[in-house]
Amino acid sequence: MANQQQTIGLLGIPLQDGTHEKGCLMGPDALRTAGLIQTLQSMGFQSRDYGNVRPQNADDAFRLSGNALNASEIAGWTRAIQAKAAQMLQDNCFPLFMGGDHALSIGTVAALAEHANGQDRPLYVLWLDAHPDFNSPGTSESGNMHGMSVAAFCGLPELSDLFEPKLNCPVDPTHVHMIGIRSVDAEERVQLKKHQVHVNDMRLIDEIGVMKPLQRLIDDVKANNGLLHVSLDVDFLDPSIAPAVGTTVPGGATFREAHLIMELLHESGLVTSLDIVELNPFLDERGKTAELLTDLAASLFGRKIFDRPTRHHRNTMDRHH
Ligand code: 6HN
Ligand code: MN
Ligand code: MN
Ligand code: MN
Repeated sequence: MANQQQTIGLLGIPLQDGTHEKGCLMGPDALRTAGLIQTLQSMGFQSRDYGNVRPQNADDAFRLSGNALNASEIAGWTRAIQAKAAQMLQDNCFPLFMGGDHALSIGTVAALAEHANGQDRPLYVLWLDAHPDFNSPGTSESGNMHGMSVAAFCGLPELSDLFEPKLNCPVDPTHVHMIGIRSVDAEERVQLKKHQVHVNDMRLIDEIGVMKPLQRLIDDVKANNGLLHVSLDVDFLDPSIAPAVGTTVPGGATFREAHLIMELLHESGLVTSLDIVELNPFLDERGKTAELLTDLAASLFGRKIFDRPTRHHRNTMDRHH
């Protein structure tokens, strides 16, 4: 987790080629307008805005076999995103990526995994989303590549041509923990099981809340000295509090469930990077989704409602239960 000594680097990624719903290209500017940078500064962080990344030119001849829309554009974006992310990591920033649709995580996570590997540490991913985004061109019903990000950075061969040069450090699918899941395609379900992704669906959250699934991830990361990337898709949240997304699904995380996850992640001290994705300001209601995302980021970086007993004290109390 960034402490106040580490500069937070912000990169806008105005990508919307991964979805059929237009408007995500305005996401980074809506987050800036909502005051994300000023909020982090007011909490004592140094920040550096890297501006918005532009894609590399698409190669018209590039194709993936199967159902994959705008594959050449996504390949061009992925290369540009990987290069910018690598530069931010080189600068020793805490990278905060502002999307843009979820296909951007193909590039951010590939760069983060390579960086982790350079430190001989594994990368873990917390995927906060209504969807697992584990399709490939062979399984996708829509062809939208924002539904394929996890499969791509986990190195599924059907998507490997997106990477040039080839993907060095695929993420181990068993290091991907998903929370919020409530819309899974038929073939996607088969693949998730086959690759042993940790899927915590909304049914489980209804039954036991967010703390236990999150603690399992935290224990896993700690036990293996991992780095932890958080990828927050707006549709993780219930549409009533976060309408600004093209793929709303009823029954999402509540305001407090989402904040609690961020607060616990902050206390874990483990988070080393963040994506905020799928914000479509064209669908927002007077900026309320952009403002909620700003507040969730503030919780992740340590904003508290009120002071709490020290961690040691609380763990001691926990043991009595
Ligand atoms: N997202 N599973 C659906 C599809 O088209 O593959 C939805 C994907 C949503 C993507 O939420 O980032
Ligand atoms: Mn997603
Ligand atoms: Mn989603
Ligand atoms: Mn595991």
